[in-house]
Amino acid sequence: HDKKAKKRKHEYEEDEEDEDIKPKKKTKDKKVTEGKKAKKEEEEKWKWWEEERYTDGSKWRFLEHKGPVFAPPYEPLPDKVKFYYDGKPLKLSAPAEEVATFFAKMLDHEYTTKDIFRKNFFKDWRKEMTSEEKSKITDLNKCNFSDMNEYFKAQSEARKQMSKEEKQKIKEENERLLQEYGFCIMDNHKERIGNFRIEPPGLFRGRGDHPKMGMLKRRIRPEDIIINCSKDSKHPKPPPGTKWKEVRYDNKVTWLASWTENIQGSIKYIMLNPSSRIKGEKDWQKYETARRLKKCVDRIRNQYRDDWKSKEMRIRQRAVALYFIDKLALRAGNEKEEGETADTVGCCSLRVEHIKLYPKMDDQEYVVEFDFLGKDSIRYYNKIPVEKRVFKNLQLFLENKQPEDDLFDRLNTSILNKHLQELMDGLTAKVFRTYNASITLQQQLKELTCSDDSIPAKILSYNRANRAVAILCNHQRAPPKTFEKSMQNLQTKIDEKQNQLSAARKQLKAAKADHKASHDDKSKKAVEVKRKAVQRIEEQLMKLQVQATDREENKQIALGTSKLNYLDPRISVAWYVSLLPPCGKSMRSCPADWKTRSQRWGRVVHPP
Ligand SMILES: *[C@@H]1O[C@H](CO)[C@@H](O)[C@H](O)[C@H]1NC(C)=O
Ligand SMILES: *[C@@H]1O[C@H](CO)[C@@H](O)[C@H](O)[C@H]1NC(C)=O
Ligand SMILES: *[C@@H]1O[C@H](CO)[C@@H](O)[C@H](O)[C@H]1NC(C)=O
Ligand SMILES: CC(=O)N[C@H]1CO[C@H](CO)[C@@H](O)[C@@H]1O
Repeated sequence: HDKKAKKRKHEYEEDEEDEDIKPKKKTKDKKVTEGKKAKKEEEEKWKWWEEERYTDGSKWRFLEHKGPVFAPPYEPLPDKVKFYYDGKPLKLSAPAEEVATFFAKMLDHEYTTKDIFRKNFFKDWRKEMTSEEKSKITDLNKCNFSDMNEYFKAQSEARKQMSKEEKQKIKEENERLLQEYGFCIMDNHKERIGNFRIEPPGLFRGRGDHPKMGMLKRRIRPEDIIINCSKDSKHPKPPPGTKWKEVRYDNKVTWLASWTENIQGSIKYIMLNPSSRIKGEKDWQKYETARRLKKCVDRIRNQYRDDWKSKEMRIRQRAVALYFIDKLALRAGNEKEEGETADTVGCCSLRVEHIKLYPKMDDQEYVVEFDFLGKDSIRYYNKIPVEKRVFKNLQLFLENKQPEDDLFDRLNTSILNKHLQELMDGLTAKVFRTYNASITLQQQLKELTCSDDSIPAKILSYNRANRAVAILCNHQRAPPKTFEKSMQNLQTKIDEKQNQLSAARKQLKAAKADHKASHDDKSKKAVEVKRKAVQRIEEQLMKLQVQATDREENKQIALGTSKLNYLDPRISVAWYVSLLPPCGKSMRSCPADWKTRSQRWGRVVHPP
């Protein structure tokens, strides 16, 4: 779990507040065995998009499920594993010991050295202690968790060394849980549930320097869970001896179970998997709204350009903000998570200190430099030339203001959103993002793909188009810690392959010489065999080289968020279909300037 959580931190995924779709770990799907795959495909034949939708606001007529899978109960440490306080061993009560293990497991992590983390942890840990423990354990600096830490390290090592049979057993158990709890019945169809496993308790980390880091993320019990299902369904049974908090029958919502987490006080939901009808319909509507924007975007652009000349300040400000949202795909500006205290802004909440104006910069005129922390404290930095009228307006907005004053003092997100609604039904700042992201993907795919590319090269082209979108949406990530190492490994493989190739070429040459001398069938066959070997190694080498290019270009960019939330999947499907024969054959071949075009989106580019 820890590893996965870390991995998730790298990829900047929780892009939108209402977002419940996250890239799922692939491993889960792999667990579906062959026989079940066939069954799955059968289920996927449900063409819900060809059916009538409910018009009364309800999401389903029938819903039946088994409820969530809870984290396994705490297993006390063996007696030989000791906790030391002030140099002396101290046996902890089970609740206090459990919380201590969360800290002990993280001992090698930088977090446990941070003051806020330690303070928050110690405060919450003490709440779990008996009064006797509380009176003894008063200073975290006197606590020695190193023995516990060693124990967990040894355990994780043992897990890695498990035999094939043991691993298979775990796999089967996971598969059993998936089959039992991972699906629900919604309106006569079996649908996959997204996150039916409840996260185990642990210490909260949060992004950046979160003020609540180190706090105890409580264990979720059946008594915390609200179940939502059909009245006439077989209700999920709580584990023996427990009760649900509540059972509801609300078909206006799409969740199956919910609870309130204790750190931020936000409500968590168990929802269906992205492949489900419910998620699909929501996405479909989202992309249809973006397509509607495409039809009227010219009118909207003409209007805001007119508004730059308005007599009213508030209208000018609104029009310039809208221009930024359209041109830069900025967020509107109030998307803070509950409890988020970081100083983050969006378009409407930009302050004077976040922009700089340059009448002339290098060979460009009217350049605006943006530098601010966006949602989730991701830095947004950009320098772009704008139209003269926008520039003049910005100068006007800055007049007589201090750095900490609002750039758009006559504007806030509710005013902007109301205006957007008037421009087009269902229009929000996010629709501009979705529209621009999807159309950028479509244009880039067209520009970067050539019909005569190999399959790895086509995949590279797809990823580059996806990257163009991620850059547009500012979906950055910190380079994974293992980045350099994995690049090195890949380079080693490439070097080996290159050696293999020269060896194979030499052999081919020798075989050819042999054939020239003997002219017999046997030597002819040998040449063929060697030629095929060279070809195969060449292909493998190219594949590795493409992989290296892709990985290098992707070093600081997260593709998952845009792929899952901003790119109309129909564009990807249409692109894929266009590459299939015979249509693929009719596509134009590589344009002469392909290399320079693709360089725009990557840093190191060596097209194969
Ligand atoms: C913590 O305890 C271990 C024995 O488990 C000991 O080797 C180590 O020196 C102790 N560390 C400190 C800082 O006291
Ligand atoms: C999308 O955003 C880019 C970057 O600002 C902009 O240049 C482009 O015109 C936009 N495209 C569309 C179709 O809105
Ligand atoms: C936005 O501004 C309007 C008009 O000045 C005001 O009525 C409204 O309360 C403001 N909304 C927020 C969320 O600040
Ligand atoms: C009947 C009922 O309790 N409905 C609730 C279901 O959940 C939604 C969303 O949390 C609430 O708004 C409803 O009131």
